[in-house]
Amino acid sequence: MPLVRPFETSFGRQTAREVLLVRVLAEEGEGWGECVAMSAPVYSSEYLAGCVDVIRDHLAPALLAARTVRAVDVASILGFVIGHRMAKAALESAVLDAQTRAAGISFGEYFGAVRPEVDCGVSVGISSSLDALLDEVSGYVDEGYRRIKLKIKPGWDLEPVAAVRSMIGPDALLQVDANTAYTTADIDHLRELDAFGLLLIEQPFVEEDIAAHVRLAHAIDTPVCLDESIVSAAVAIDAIDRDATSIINIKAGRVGGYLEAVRIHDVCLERDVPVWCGGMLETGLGRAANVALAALPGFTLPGDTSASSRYFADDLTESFVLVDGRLAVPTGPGTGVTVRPELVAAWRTTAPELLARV
Ligand code: SMG
Ligand code: MG
Repeated sequence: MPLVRPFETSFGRQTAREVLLVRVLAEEGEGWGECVAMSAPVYSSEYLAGCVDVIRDHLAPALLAARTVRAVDVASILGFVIGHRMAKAALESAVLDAQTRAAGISFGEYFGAVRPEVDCGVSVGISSSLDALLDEVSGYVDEGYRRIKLKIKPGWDLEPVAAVRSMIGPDALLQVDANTAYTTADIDHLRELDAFGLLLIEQPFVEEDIAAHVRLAHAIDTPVCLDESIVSAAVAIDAIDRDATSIINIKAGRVGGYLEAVRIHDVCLERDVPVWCGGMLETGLGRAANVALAALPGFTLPGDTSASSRYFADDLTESFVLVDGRLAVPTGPGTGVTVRPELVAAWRTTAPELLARV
């Protein structure tokens, strides 16, 4: 799906979103799930072709061999495969969609949503110039986004942050995301971000290095927020206990599914650690589920749950429209949205693979 504008991060530039969809057919009806892996293994080790492979050869056969599958069983049925959380999450989402549709309840109800709409932020890529960045940000501010996140990397950090801060004023919510682009040699440099009153700095160092984030958190006033590093509730607890992170970005795909995402929300809520819902340039299908997740009580910061128009000219489902800086939580059964079959048929680059129960 072509993006309405290129999106550049510290790991590269994207002009389109290649999407893997999973559909499950059950006796009770069907369910759809979106896999958040990118085309290339640059955000994490997972990538789309790898997800297709592991689903086809390992995960789907195990799921299809199970007699009756509920969403709560999926993680343990698939637990024999190490890692591959984004692939597992796509399957679990599809099962959960089928199950909740059949039961007539929405994802929001299933998760325990406490609000009808969620506060939205927007993630702004690395720009070709400061002027282009300010233009883009002012457009988003005019649209009503409640928080701006700037992608940063060495050579694109203090200046763009200073420029945006002075344009949007001291009270507007502003945060940065480095996608692991720095090392501990940059700690003194990153401390200079303290001058800009940021809400948080997201994932400055490599995902495995919790200790490096502990060092940074002790060295700067800006709260450190982990994204890539947090792959489970157990890792979240460890990172919080070690003071590596005081805010957590929750992405269901990264942690193996919405059920683990809810568990991370719960352990953070118990520990008074604020959370927010991350994004992976999802279509309306993944966005619907993210917005439902973001309606849980611990999601007290605006998420990367932006309107369809921020990503795509034509979304794969009903489009999500920003109203007063918020998106409405879908209320229909399952994800509450419908995948548009004509768009799937028109845009697919690979014929569907049918994996049947034997
Ligand atoms: O969905 O609005 C979105 C993208 C939000 O910046 C975003 N995601 O590290 O948080 C992150 C990135 C990962 C994807 S970048 C291609
Ligand atoms: Mg991030």
